[in-house]
Amino acid sequence: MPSTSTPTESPVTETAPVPPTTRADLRDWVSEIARVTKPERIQWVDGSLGERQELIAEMIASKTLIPLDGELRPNSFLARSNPDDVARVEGRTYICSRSERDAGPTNNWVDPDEMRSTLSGLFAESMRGRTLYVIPFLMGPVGSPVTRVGVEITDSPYVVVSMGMMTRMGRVALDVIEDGAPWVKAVHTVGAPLAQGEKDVPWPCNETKYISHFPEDREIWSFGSAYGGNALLGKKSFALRIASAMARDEGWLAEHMMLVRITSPEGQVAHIAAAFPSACGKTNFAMMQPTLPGWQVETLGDDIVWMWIDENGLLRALNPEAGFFGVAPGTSDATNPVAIQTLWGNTIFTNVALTDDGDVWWEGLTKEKPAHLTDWTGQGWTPESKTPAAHPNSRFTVAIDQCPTAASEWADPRGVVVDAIVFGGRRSDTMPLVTEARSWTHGVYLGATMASERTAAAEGTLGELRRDPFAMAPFTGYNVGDHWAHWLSIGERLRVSGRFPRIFHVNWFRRDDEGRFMWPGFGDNIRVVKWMMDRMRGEIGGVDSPVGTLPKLGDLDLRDLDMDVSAASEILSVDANEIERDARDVQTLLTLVGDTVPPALWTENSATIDLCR
Ligand code: OXD
Ligand code: MN
Repeated sequence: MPSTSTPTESPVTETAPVPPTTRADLRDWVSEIARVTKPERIQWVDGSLGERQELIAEMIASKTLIPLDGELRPNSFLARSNPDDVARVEGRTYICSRSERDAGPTNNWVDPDEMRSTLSGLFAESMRGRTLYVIPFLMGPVGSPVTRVGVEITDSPYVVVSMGMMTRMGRVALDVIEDGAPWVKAVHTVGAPLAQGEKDVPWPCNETKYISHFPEDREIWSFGSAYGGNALLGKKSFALRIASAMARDEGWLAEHMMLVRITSPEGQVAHIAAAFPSACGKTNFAMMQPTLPGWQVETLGDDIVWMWIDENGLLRALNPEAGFFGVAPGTSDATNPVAIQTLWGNTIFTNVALTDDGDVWWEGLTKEKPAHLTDWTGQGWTPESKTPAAHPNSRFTVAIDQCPTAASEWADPRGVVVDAIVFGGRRSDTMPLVTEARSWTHGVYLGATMASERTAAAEGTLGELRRDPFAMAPFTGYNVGDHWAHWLSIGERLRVSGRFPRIFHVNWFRRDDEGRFMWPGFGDNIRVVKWMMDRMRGEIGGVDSPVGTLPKLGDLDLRDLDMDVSAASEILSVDANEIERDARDVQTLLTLVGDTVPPALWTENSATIDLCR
């Protein structure tokens, strides 16, 4: 980072604590960032309970956190963000690779030197009056071949406490650094320096926002936002954008997926990794309560999966995170009782509504709306109010070990062997309830071309169909076509053992002519998983279609479901005209991606169209 200040100025040395590391590269980097950003003090985060309690006490005093009722929601807090800082800002998210080609057409690219010069202006003195926290953190458990280390510098105590739930933070990570591990640099500021004596606001941030990634240097610089996806840099920025670039170079995969273990009544076990675009029910799938008797779903992760090929040629996976940062609205005892149980306490809620007795509420939590609430902006709210009580992208942050269905292996450094990969999107039409890919290459095509109707997790027009390759459109830290080629190369390597995970595509969101959802979803999705597992056991055939193998009507377990045969056969079938139209629409994406599209995917596109004829 080029510096704008003179080297003789050194405002923090008297108050800076002795760094708890012998690593000169880490000490020098922290000093350099402090020299540029000029914080009032520096704090090395150790991850202890005492430290967390102190930070929480400070945030209660500054009104960043509102304590919830101790009986109703023990040790839990509500944060209300600045109303302009409620979601990821894809338009302000940059991949600053040396060549524009490496960022590809789906990322915003800025030349790294130019970005560094912009950032050096923005970061100069940006932490005045604040504490600079140094957060060492691990993505993944200690001892795994894919675990990676990061250090985030931030001036936000909300970020520190949240990172404490979302990652393995503090001493445990510093020990790995002490042992010589390389670490990723991540710098974050809310971009709201305080003048001498100036009173802070509960949610400092800046209108200007930059979420910048330097994949070759393995570096992240985030300016102006404290919203989780922009500021908890272990998550989207590191575990997806930077890690995907590392994974390409090193031969593994960093993907936007959830991970579960399914056990059938007969004891058959399968591990499934599934990619869905933001807010398409990934968390609900990860915490599913199956409606079929005797089935069990255990949770390993809800958002990010890292996968690698082990010494036996098997694809293994683990969740590098340690917490959930989930969307609150729509979560209820009916839709996701496991999440509701997970949130009993020790949770930070952001932008949900506050009940008069000091608990939280959001749209969908209860059938009946409370008679009076304080909405996410702090205003009084009644069911007659025209605006939602909770922001549609309001969130909960909670540690995974609070989840009653967490599999004990969620933190196993060896990960689990992946039996199936599932892609999905929110589509009112075109895509059937479930289909199995014809081959690994066809599966990669299904992942590359998946699409979803837009939701509130990111900016954009609600409902608009957006191609979201591998649900990674905003998260691949390099050229999207190279990402597809990388998936194909993983397939080549799996050929050695011949142990390919099966690949499926699902669509829980098909609607009928009246616009009603045709599939009940949630716990009934186990019926689709059961079909997948029957297929994996090689017990059942299927119906060939242009999008892969569809279930025969009798093979999908529809017992006790209020669904007539014509509706069932409709969601299990495809209309060749719709699929052909969709395949032609895919060509727009392939053409946009251009010369990095692996030829095999064009071949799959032509084959899809041919099969529609
Ligand atoms: C998320 C997202 O926050 O995908 O997980 O937007
Ligand atoms: Mn996500």
